[in-house]
Amino acid sequence: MNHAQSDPTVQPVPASVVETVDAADVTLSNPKLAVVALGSNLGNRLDTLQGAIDALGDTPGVRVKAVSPVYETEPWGVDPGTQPSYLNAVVILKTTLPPSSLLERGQAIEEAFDRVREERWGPRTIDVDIISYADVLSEDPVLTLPHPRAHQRAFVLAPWHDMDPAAQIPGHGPVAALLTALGTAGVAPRADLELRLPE
Ligand code: PH2
Ligand code: MG
Ligand code: MG
Repeated sequence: MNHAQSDPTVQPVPASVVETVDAADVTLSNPKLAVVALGSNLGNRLDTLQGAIDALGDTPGVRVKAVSPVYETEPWGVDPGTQPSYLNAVVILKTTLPPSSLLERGQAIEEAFDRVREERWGPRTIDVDIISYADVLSEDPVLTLPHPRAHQRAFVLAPWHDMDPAAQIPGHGPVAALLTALGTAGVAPRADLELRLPE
């Protein structure tokens, strides 16, 4: 709608200004949707998940748009009974950061919460994993997109599906169908716990 034509109090915008604004849009806006999974099985798990969400929200160029319900989940990929259970959740972001910068920020948040890397899939205060970034497909070992195991992990798919039932994993299809095929054994909603959007 062109207000300048219908409303005589609105002055037409000179073409040069329009061009300037359009150029700025390319760098300042055009945000992409990213899905980030959070997991914690050491320390105060809920507080740490909330701290990570708040830290994501404090990141310039990142807006947290949605936060999933919280799930209590059995450790996946390790011998049963060898680790405490996890709390898992998923958040949806809008971001103007490229994937590499979002990865760096996730790693800085892990460090801020005293994440120690000793063994693969070892217990951790916080894990911040980029699950998908727009429709990007990347085999880069530093940041494989979408996350190479997300489609096999009910602890990612179940909370993601709660928040966005129409979600798709690029290259793998609907989260709903993947979750149905996988089942939800070892993944239980914690309706008594809640995570908030950052203030
Ligand atoms: N993360 C892992 C390995 N195993 N299991 C559960 N339940 N939740 C996790 O977040 C998780 C895991 C490696 O990132
Ligand atoms: Mg992980
Ligand atoms: Mg990780």
